[in-house]
Amino acid sequence: MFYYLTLTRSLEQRLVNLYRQGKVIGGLYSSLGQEGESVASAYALQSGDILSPLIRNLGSMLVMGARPVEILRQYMAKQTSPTAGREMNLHFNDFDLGYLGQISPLGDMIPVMAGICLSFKVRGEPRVGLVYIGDGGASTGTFHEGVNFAAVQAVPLVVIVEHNGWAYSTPTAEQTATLRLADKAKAYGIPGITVDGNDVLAVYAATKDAVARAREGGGTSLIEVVTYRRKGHAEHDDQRYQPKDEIAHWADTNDPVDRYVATLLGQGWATDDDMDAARQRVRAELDVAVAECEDDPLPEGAMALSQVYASPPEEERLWFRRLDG
Ligand SMILES: Cc1ncc(C[n+]2csc(CCOP(=O)(O)OP(=O)(O)O)c2C)c(N)n1
Ligand SMILES: [Mg+2]
Repeated sequence: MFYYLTLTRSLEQRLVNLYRQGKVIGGLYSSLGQEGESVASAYALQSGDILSPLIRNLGSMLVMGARPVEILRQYMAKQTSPTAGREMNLHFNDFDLGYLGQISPLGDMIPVMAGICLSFKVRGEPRVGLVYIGDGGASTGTFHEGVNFAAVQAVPLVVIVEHNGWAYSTPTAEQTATLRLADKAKAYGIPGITVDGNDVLAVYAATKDAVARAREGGGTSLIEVVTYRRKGHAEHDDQRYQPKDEIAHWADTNDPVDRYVATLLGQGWATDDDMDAARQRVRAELDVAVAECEDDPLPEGAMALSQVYASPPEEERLWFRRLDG
């Protein structure tokens, strides 16, 4: 998990550098300060399980096997990216590895994942789904419908509610009167717990329990992971509405990576040298990944319509004619 935490943080940092050079197309989203819950929850899954990440779940995608070079290509909208430049950042699938590309309307992946998990149940497959949702997203109508449906059908789904204090510029207290977001589970008749989201091992243990229960036929459950969004909504957001001392407090006293390093050293599970070796491995892998794709071409305009519709012949022909003429 230390390797994946380091990989996530370093890859996001590389992306910030590329963004500042004008090479990232569209927004750049960061999970700084909440990588712990993303990595640890995904780590609790096994082969055959499926998760649905959001913009701040790069760590969970890397754990599932997404390659840094694919993420870099997506963010730079390269022709060589998984979506050939048609979709932004983390919006892409790999069904074999087990992640589903998000659709942007917040909350909508919950009914989608409820349906996927219903199919696991109907087919008698021992597979589990994991879906992430923010504190803001947990106040949408689709969250309610999706969790209610999953709960009543007792599908093998674990809902991770990432309580990071902010939904864009709105603090949690201004968009929900619920103090503990885990309490929402009571309304659906499913188990709900609150976990320290920056305690990597606590998130891992809680998710492992919920995943095991789901796999054994125990149905849906909800885990609120309490964490903090240390950057703005995206790189273009200067987060002036977030109190500076609040950000500094979380950075100085509650960083998930720092805390995990202290645990690894304290328990004697890893030495400084072990961790330096992991950091160097990450640096070398990212050097290779950036060099591999930085100069890849952007897609041709004409490609925008191909592979989008099932049968586009007429539109495609019109489009090419316009380009030609
Ligand atoms: C239904 C809907 N409303 C608004 C948006 C625009 N939007 C995208 S992310 C975001 C904030 C999300 O906050 P939260 O759910 O807390 O997740 P976080 O960004 O904190 O990870 C908003 C308002 C959207 N994508 N979908
Ligand atoms: Mg939030």
